[in-house]
Amino acid sequence: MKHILKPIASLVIVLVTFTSCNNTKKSGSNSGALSSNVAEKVFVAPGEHDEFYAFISGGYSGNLTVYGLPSGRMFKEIPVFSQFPTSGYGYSEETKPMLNTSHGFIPWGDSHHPDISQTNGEIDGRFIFINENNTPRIAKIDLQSFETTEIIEVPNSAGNHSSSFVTENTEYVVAGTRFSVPIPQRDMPIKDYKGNFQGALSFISVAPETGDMDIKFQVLMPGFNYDLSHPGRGKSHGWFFFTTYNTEEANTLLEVNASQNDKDFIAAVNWKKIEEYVNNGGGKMMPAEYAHNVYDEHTHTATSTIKKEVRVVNPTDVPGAVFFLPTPKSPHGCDVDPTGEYIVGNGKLSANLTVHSFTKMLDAIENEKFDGEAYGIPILNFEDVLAGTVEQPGLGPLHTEFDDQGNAYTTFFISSEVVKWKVGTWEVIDRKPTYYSVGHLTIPGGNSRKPQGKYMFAMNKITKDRYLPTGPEMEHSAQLYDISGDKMELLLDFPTHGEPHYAAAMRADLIKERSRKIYNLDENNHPYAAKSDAETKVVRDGNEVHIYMTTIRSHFSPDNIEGIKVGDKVFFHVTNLEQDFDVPHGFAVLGQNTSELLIMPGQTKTSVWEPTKVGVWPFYCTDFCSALHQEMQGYIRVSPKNADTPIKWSMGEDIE
Ligand code: RUQ
Ligand code: CUA
Repeated sequence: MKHILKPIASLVIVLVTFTSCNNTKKSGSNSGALSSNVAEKVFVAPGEHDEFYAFISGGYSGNLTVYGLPSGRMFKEIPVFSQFPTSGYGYSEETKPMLNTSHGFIPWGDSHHPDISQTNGEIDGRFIFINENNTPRIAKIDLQSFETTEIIEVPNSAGNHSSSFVTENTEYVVAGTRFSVPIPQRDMPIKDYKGNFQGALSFISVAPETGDMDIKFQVLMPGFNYDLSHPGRGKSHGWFFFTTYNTEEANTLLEVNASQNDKDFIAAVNWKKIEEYVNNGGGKMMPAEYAHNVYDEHTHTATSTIKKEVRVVNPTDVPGAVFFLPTPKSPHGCDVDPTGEYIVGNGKLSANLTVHSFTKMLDAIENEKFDGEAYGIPILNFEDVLAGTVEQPGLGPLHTEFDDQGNAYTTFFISSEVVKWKVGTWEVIDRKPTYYSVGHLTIPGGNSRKPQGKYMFAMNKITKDRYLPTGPEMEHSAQLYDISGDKMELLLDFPTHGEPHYAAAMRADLIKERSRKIYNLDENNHPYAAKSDAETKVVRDGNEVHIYMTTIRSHFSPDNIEGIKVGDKVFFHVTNLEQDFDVPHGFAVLGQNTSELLIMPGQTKTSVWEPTKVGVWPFYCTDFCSALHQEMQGYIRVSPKNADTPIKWSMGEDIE
């Protein structure tokens, strides 16, 4: 083991040096990659800030986690598609509507691909979008508050995987179905899949000022699986590309039956053309049920509206809008380089990486050089659109990202490595092992015209021996590489929460400056807010009791409440009167069948309690907020159902 030069970073160095031993032992790669100055490169001194934010998908946690780079420190888990007791998201009355769907309230989701909003092809840091795979939805998170503020369900979709990627000016966030299904859904034999199921590609418009989402149209495609997607940019802005597999349209044992065709397709969709068609009244409205959930920052309350129809477009009705580019062997990733010229299709079972040329594609379309069609959609000639292939780079290619120097980085799941290659010459420049079985990778500024080629991190599916064991389940592991030089250099391992599918990352300064510190109490329009201790009250309405409660260091008002009866439904509407950064208060009452609330300064949140037992029950603040936090408590008296105890409340005196 090498000697440590900088004592301040010694712990980090020890850890990194251990990975160096592994590195050498397992792969024979250059252990110099972990020379002692590596620790300095990831060391962010106490009190200093990281240079980049990384937003890493939580996969089956349903959420999104926020990290700093290069330190790999986790800052926050943002609840999106799953109930989150830590903040009360999905438990509080205000946020329950966020998880409403056409299938009712759903407490969980499977999130995959975050993507940050853009202006002119550059990341602007206003919003981040993420898809839910299982019950198809797209969420929008406001990067001022780091809160989920909008969720739209995607009808006619199933396994919403080729999502949620945004176009150059965030005109659309795009969501493609992984599974094809009967559209509209109906009772039919599964074996009749072929020719009868369809795949919906949804274009969800994002209003420029407000960011409000709306499904503008869905393109009803043949019944393939649409795996991943990326927007064109620069010269290819206006197009969107989707990888497909199972062009065999198999409905059973796909591992064999969907691996028959030598080539599947990348579908190239000219959305500008379809948008124009739709703006001129094209397409048709079809009945469909889907939820649109919106969180209002002034009422601190979400509403859920069930929409009843959606506009669908048959691609063959818009000539020149959709084409198929043959791509070898069940491609997974579909990635477009920063210039917009190259479209990379990573054939999972292919020995080579296939790169298509946008210019050649336009040429072939112009000259109508087609090689047949599929369900009326022209198939282009493989050779006519091929820009080049990266020969034998590794096994099991999945995803590609780009730096700002004309290099691409592709992950290989089977051979567990990241391979760097040159765009245009297709030569392999470098390869580094990953630990282990890498899926996605991210370069800050990815999916934009201006990637920031300083760091790349790989997200691995298997962790095994990288950390101290934690029983059968290990958190997944990400690995950070310095990519500023010719060769990639491994800097750091850090654990991620849930399954990190994709991640989006960007320079921190844009977000940091705009980050919200409090909610202004004057702007709180929550109907049950109490904006001072004087406004607190308890109101009975039949068997519902509404408690207008406030909290401030270090008391609740009221803190003695009587007159509640078994069988009542008690609403605690708690307003946090603090107007200071980072001073939330919590609220929980004994026997409550829901989570606590964590209420931000200036915010009102509501929790429901249906007491089943007579007694005097305490409630308290769950967040250690002040020196007298332990004194932040109160009592609520529950009388029998038929008692005549009057409603009374107090703070600082006894109830008489
Ligand atoms: S996937 S590991 Cu859900 Cu993006 Cu490729
Ligand atoms: Cu408020 Cu602890």
